Amino acid sequence: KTKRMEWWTDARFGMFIHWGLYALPARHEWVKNRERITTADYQKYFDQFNPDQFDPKKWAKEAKNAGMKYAVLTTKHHEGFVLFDSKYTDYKATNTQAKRDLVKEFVDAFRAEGIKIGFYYSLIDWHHPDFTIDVMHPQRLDKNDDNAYAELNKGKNMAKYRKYMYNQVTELLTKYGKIDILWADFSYPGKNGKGRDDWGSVELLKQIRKLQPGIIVDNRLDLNDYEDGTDFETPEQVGPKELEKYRGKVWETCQTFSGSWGYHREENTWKSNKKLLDLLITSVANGGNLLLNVGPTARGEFDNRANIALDSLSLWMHANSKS
Ligand code: FUL
Repeated sequence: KTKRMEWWTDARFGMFIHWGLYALPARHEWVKNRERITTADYQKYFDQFNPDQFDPKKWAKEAKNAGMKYAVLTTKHHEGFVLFDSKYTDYKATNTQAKRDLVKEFVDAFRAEGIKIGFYYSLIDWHHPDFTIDVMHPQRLDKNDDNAYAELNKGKNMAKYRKYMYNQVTELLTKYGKIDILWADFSYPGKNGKGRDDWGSVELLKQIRKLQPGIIVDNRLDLNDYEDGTDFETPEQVGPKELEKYRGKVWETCQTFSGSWGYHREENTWKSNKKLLDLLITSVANGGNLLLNVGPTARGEFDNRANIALDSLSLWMHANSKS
């Protein structure tokens, strides 16, 4: 384990990329859930998805200039849309006007810059018909009534969904060469929550480790007490003070520029350059990594505010790093 973590611990700084259909409404990657949008109403974003400015080579250059050593892309987020050419669904980028496997192009472009490759894969799926509706689902009920939920979920079969995930993770880990990180997201045990049995986490992890020996896996599969179940902790959006508490652990904090992970046009809570640097420095000083997120637009570009922030990090990096 220590061996496989070597490059990652040394890397310290990575780019998270949240990209999906939610970039079209451009008001948070949870928009389907927050606004309780039905799958039928959400369909328009699939129909209109046409990233005519998508050029991952540009993204990779930005990451490289800012000193980032690895990148993690949302191959599927909670909305269920997949950016790759999966055999197991029609709800995929190749069937949109993009007509391309966007994951493949991401992998090729980032690898060419010497950046390690990570795949984010959402366990949660608000599109799959067999994914049981729970209190965290866009089609949740107004009242948390077990009988009503049982009625709502009649005919849904999580075993089929587990198989679907297993198959897709297998595709991701066999079709794109060496994958360095798998970032699964996320378990929420508790009343009506979903944990390791719902995801088939044990089987999934075995398959991941079998297909990609040496891969690094995050801690959101609900396997923290399981042999080799977790490689690193993932404190999300916490401030520098909180990060000090992770000293001595293996961890990566993921952070946004502006609050939401998906492209949010109207958000005006962008962190200052000083704040971003503070996060980077505090992370490294306390033995952790920083995974800094960009939410590209629906056309496939980084927002100018993100470009400016990355450029300013890059200036600092060049002034202060030895390599
Ligand atoms: C969370 C997700 O629900 C967010 O949308 C985002 O992907 C973040 C990194 O993890 O748990």
